[in-house]
Amino acid sequence: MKDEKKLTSEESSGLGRRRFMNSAALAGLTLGVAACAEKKSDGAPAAAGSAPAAAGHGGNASHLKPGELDSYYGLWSGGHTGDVRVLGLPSGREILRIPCFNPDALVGWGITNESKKVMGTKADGSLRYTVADTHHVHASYKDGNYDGRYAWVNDKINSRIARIRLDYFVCDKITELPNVQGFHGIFPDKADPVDPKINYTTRVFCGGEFAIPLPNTGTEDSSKYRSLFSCVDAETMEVRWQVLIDGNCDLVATSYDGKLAATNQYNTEMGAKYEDMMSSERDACLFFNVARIEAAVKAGKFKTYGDSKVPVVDGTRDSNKDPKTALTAYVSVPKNPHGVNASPDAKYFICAGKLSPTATVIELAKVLDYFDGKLEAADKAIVAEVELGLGPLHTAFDGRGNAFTTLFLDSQVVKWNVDAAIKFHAGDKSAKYVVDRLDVQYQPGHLNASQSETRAADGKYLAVGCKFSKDRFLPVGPLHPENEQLIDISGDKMVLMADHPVRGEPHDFIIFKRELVKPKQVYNLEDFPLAVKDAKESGVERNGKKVTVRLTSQAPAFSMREFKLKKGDEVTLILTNLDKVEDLTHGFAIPKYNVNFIVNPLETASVSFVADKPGVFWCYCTHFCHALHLEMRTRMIVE
Ligand code: K7E
Ligand code: CUA
Ligand code: CA
Repeated sequence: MKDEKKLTSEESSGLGRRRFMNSAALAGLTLGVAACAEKKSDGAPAAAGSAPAAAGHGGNASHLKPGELDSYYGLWSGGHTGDVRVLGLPSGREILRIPCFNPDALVGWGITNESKKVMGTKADGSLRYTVADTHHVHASYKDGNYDGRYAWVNDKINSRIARIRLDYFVCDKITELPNVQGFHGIFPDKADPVDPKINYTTRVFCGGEFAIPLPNTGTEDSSKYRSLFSCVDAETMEVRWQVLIDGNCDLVATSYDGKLAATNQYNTEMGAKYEDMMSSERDACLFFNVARIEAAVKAGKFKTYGDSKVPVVDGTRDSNKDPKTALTAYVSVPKNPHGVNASPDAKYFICAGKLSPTATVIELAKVLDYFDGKLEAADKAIVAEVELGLGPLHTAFDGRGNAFTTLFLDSQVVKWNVDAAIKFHAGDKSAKYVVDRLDVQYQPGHLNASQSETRAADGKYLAVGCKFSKDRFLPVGPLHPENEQLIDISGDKMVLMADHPVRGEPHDFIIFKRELVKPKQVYNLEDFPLAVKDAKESGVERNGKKVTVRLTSQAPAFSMREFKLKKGDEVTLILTNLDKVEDLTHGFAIPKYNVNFIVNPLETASVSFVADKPGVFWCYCTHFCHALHLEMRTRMIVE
């Protein structure tokens, strides 16, 4: 009877989506609905995100009042759209998309010469690639916490890594990795293994998932295919070195002392078919001894492949049998693991089982003991291997000793205590390591907690990337959005706070405190060699067929009312925005010429095109800037 009343109340508040739900979803939502109904009777606004549900628990709320700012940034990978999305949390509002690998219509990414240079072009000036598949975003560290300098994201399709400057929230460099396909896991280091003064990120590690012939000659014999693990310089973005391995790489994690990087391997079988890839009962978590690898490179103990000059050291099992000189250590973990994550106490890496219902806890001090010859086998570094549920994929942490693992098949997040799991594994069967389970909607992949993979993990919020949203949003045809759910983890029990639809498919994300980044409000003219620093420098400069058009913008006008070109001219148009106020951005579009881009305050951008169509073309401002925005135009006359 009571339940019926709640239902009616929710329906009357416009949340009629319940009728799309199945019973499993109903069970997961009951709490949120109850609180919503109560709140409504208080006269408070009915928050569709069911934020009030959390109020009775940890006190975290996802609904912000108009004008209120979020307390956390989230950096979400964009998946197929090849960008990085900036969210505010706990509200879940999307604030910005940062284009990286794919063209973007707002910014003119892939249109301007500057963005094309970052993205990479073919000999004819067209973009080298226009598709991408981003999975993992991670940011630079200092003293075990994010330092607000950079974030990196991978492109799995074309094995590229993009860097984002977190002062301007723009992509400034993209590097394509040689010798690898399916570059998947990515993680920055957190310190230097040799120099203790370097307590910040200087390397980014990249896992190559698909094995290919080296060099890639197209041989069909898959027994000759190999995968490599790569190290990219965080500043120059050049590939420093690679490691030839047995098996493949999937996800990547790094230790807080900088000594170890690791990747989980699901294809130790080195199979080309999925049946072969799951034929062994156990695969591996592969550890890299960073200092030894770099010493080997220095000593010239490397090969190169094909056109690539990147040194490749030998990390295969056969060549690394003596732990005291080994570059790598293969720790055996159950069948086809996925996800490897570093606990915020800096002690453990946790490998999720995927095809095994377990998580494996590996103690980093023991891995280092193995490399020192003090542990008889690398497998002895495992301190727990405990059952969690079906399809464990990724793990996050609350900084209070608890881990949260997604269970893809069970559609749950399981909260478990790492110390209790270790005790249980050691034989204390009274140790209850599972603390809580929460149904999520549905089939979660990644999850991450606020500050999770830092020393400052704060155990407030947990976001879960659910691969299927089914009945959670209005139906829009066969393709549904993904469902990013927010969970309050501040109490013992997890509390579901909100659903957010996102365009497919983010995979991974990080969440960090807003004070860790210091975004700039305007650009600096001096940072652009081409800048037109004064409206008086505007004009058309001709050098045979090569023509340079210089323009500035200042609301509500461009510095020239018109400019004249001749048919066949090879034009470079340079536009500097001289407006100095934040957010006073202008756009520049040329009809029929496939040109549209923006210039932010004190930014300079350029485009190149051939003036192959004669006529009058009204170049106009595409970004609302002024009451006279519609009047903000210039005439391009091609004779
Ligand atoms: Cu699990 Cu690419 Cu991180 Cu997707 S991977 S979920
Ligand atoms: Cu300038 Cu709109
Ligand atoms: Ca396997």
